[in-house]
Amino acid sequence: MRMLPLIGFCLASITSCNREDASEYFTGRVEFPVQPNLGAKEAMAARVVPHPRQLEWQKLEMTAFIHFGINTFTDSEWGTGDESPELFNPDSLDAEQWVRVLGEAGMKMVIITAKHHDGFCLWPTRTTAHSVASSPWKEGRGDVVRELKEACDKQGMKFGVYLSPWDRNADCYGDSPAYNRFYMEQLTELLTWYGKVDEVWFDGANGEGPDGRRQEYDWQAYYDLIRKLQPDAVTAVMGEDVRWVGTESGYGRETEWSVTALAPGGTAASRAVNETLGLTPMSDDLGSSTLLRKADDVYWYPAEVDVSIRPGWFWHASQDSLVKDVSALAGIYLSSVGRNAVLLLNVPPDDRGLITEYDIKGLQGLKSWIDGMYSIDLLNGARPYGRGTSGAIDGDNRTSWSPGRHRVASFVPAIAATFNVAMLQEDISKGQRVEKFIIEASSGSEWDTIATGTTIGYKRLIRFPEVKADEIRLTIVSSRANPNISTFALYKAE
Ligand code: FUL
Repeated sequence: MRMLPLIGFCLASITSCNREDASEYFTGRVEFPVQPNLGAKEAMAARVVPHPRQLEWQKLEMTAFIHFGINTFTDSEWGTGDESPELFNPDSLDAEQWVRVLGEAGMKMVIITAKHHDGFCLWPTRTTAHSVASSPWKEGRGDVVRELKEACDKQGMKFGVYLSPWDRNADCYGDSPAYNRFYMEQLTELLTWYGKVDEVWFDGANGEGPDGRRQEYDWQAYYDLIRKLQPDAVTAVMGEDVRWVGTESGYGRETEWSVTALAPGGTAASRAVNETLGLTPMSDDLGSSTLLRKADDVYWYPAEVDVSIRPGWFWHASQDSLVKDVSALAGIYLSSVGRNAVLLLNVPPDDRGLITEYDIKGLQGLKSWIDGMYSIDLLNGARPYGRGTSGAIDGDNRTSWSPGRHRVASFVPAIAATFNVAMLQEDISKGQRVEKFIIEASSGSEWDTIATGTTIGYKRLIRFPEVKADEIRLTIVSSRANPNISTFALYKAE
């Protein structure tokens, strides 16, 4: 008979086992003391926890981007800023349709390009005439931002704004103090006219080139303004709360630390830190222990994966046939939400002002694939067995499994069926800790490794060839501090 692994479980209470109390956690950031050893740095990094607004954001898992604007009517991706507002004239714009379609697909927030690089504003701003107010749409009395926000409120959807810092229309762009004032007035309108805003997305793109206008953005003033006007809104990409994953392909890293040595945001201080460490959001490694050796601080700076359902960010009739299919979207889901990131999927309305049937088909396919996968957890109800096994791994953060010395748990699947996806979650309210894990299966005397992984974080989904097993074993091979595993589940995905 096979020997069962020894299981050192903490009983329900984590505090009694880990001897960690709230005062040992660092919200958002920790500065290492001078010359600590690596072990001390890892122990501190393991106790960096998200700010409450970052934690709420992470739990959204799936969010949507709406790229809509003058480019929708000119068949382009980057407008020049010289387009006539006369071109903006959707005849059937229906923001309620956008929110309904996106909500039915499982999206929990919608972020709209209130202004893209061309400078055309989708709301009747007082800062420029280059806006919907100068367009024929609703005789210049329309407001896309308001229509979207009202639809979001009606349907319980969170709401975010993208306001491009790069502005090819504004005359003052390049006169740094003047443009910073202009930009902050635009931000103020967006953050005070419409009620609650949940995310502010700062694009880093700038295509001015070497001879172009040079604008020094006052990032700190932008952040301070947001903290004052919308304290619960996360700031993304060039912002401080949410990091660009580094690609626009829909695929995050296999090893994705939310605790990074990459300093958040675009301030001179952050740029200096990142230059010294040689880091950008595109670097392969942002949080390994090798990097911790060199870093003076680490930050809670989780990844957002932005990708479009189509080849372009804006709608183009010629791309209606190129909307990603279910298998591409499922792959993106596994490699974004399933790799400790939040998915930001772009679904651009067409020139009527509607999400097309092609995009709707893709979204419906993705949703039914996700629902199918999550419909049955083969481990549901199965408890890890061995000594002191009342610690649960059941998706309830209050009862996470926080093993002691022996980081091994075994399970008998509650349902005998084949599976091909494993899901693990850490209770990130206590930090991100796991560095390596193994999942093994057995149906006789041998244990076969079916999956290995590095980081877990908020959620890790791993897909493997179909397996059927009598017994499953999870081993946390390496962790920066005692792990807090809140979910272990097995699914069958199409
Ligand atoms: C990029 C922009 O240049 C694209 O047009 C798009 O908005 C994408 C989300 O970010 O930096």
